[in-house]
Amino acid sequence: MTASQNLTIALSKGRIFDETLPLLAAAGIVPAEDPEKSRKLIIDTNHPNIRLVIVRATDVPTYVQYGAADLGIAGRDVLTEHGGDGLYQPLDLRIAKCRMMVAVHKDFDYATASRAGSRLKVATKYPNIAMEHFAKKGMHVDIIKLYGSMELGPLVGLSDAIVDLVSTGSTLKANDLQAVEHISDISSRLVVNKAALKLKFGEIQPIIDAFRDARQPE
Ligand code: PRT
Ligand code: MG
Repeated sequence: MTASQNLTIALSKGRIFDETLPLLAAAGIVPAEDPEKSRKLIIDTNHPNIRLVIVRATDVPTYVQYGAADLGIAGRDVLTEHGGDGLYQPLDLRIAKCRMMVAVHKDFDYATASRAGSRLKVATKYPNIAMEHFAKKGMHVDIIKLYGSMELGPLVGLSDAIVDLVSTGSTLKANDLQAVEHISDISSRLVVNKAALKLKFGEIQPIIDAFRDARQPE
């Protein structure tokens, strides 16, 4: 029998890490430390050959694409923006669910503005998703790329609309915004480096199977 190969799994802190813990447990993997409390970027597990690397949510596909991590978990929002090059996406894990929406200030007449053929200014962290959405509708928009707090855009006159994720809706509400269009449903997926899947199939496939069996029903 060949010795088991080392595996690195890329995860982001926060909701993805929290919702991945039960899936890892189902695969027999228990982190040795809590990344929220530790400053370590590499976290060992109970499994001598498996470690976790803690990276920004948007960087997960990049680590996996280049093989710095064999597996990772990332939102469909992040994967769509990244493009998915070099990534095998075997499983929707049905975690970190939310919706990609267009939102505007509650006093902004989006219906009229979008019909009038006027050029909308749209602030977003997701330029590709936003572009594609408005192109499909035949609307001309100017995309303003932001890295966070999109909700501020319409409040300070930076943009007419935003494209952002909404889960409970309380952030929109707290900022006098309202959702006017649903672009897509979002959840997080398991991504696997294509070369690693071939080379480490014996280690990776059981994890895919355990995650598939442990995920929430649809
Ligand atoms: O925080 P950081 O800048 O490091 O990166 P990130 O914001 O991409 O990471 P993180 O951990 O916040 O999100 C990771 C993934 O979780 C995202 O890529 C999504 O796939 C998923 N997810 C699920 C969400 C949400 N729900 C969500 N509500 N990501 C972000 N939000 C934000 C949203 O952008 C908005 O600002 O929460 C706010 C709205 O929440 P509600 O509940 O007020 O509607
Ligand atoms: Mg965040």
